Amino acid sequence: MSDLADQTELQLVAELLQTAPRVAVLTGAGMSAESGIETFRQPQTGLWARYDPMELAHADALARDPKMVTEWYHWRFSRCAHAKPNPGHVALAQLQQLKRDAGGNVDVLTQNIDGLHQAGGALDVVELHGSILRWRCQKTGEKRPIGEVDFSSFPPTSKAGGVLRPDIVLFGEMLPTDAIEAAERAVMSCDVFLTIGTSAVVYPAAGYIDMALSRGVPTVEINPEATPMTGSVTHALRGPSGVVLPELLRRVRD
Ligand code: BV8
Repeated sequence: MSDLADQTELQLVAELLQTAPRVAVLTGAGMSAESGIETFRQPQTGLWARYDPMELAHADALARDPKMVTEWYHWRFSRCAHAKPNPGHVALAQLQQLKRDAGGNVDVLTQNIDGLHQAGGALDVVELHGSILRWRCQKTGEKRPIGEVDFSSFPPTSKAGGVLRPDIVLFGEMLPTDAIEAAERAVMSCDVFLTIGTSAVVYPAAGYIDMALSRGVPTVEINPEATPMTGSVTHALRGPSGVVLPELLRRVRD
């Protein structure tokens, strides 16, 4: 945060966070970028720069070629298995604790499947797109932690003989009903809405930004780049979440 405008915006947002009892936060892949996990749309290095997302992260692809898709997700897991929560994850979890101690809350609604919010201390995280740390049997629906899956061959199979797939939401699949209900409750009851590290192009998740905007609550975007929502939000903090969130927390605590 170098120039005055940013300092002023930062201070305004910190004051909002100080007084608002309930905060709803939508996070995307940018939240985990400083943990070393590639985002989806980073040109050249982004996951999708090298793969066609609709070729791999799509329900039709899994039905057509479960071997390829489960191998890709196992590779995706290998790239986040050793990732650690970054200062942005930790600051958000500490803000949540601060709010809870004062009788309020921070509802974390994440599109990420890496489990880093929980690893950073956040509670009751709403995993809108599921988790790569859980895999489920396509035959029985039984779920198990990834550590209990045998990846000696692909696609991995369960004892019931069904294909084991990551417990995530692929394109063309509905989000879990309980996640949708929790997210709607959070956005409809929040006093401030933050959108952090998301390009805001994937629905229905990006629709929660629209929902907050339609309620007229103050909305804040934290992202080094502009997004389709930048022109609509109340405050746009241009910077990496691993830097901006700890700075906001410091000011909230002051
Ligand atoms: C559904 C799990 C219906 C898998 C994911 C046209 C219009 C609207 C919708 C659609 C449409 N055509 C098709 C659709 C539907 C589709 C969709 O939205 N498509 C988009 C591409 C147009 N949606 C769906 O299919 C959804 N389901 O609609 O179902 C239905 C109805 C009946 C019956 C059946 C079905 C399901 C969507 C979920 C798909 N699964 N992930 C996996 O992870 O592989 S989505 C995937 O994209 C990830 O979850 C990811 O999180 C998400 C969004 O991407 P971002 O998180 O925003 O990441 P991105 O790289 O894009 O951006 C990173 C941002 O971070 C950037 O802005 C960058 O500047 C910033 N950044 C970088 N560094 C930092 C940073 N920010 C902060 N700090 C930093 N350091």
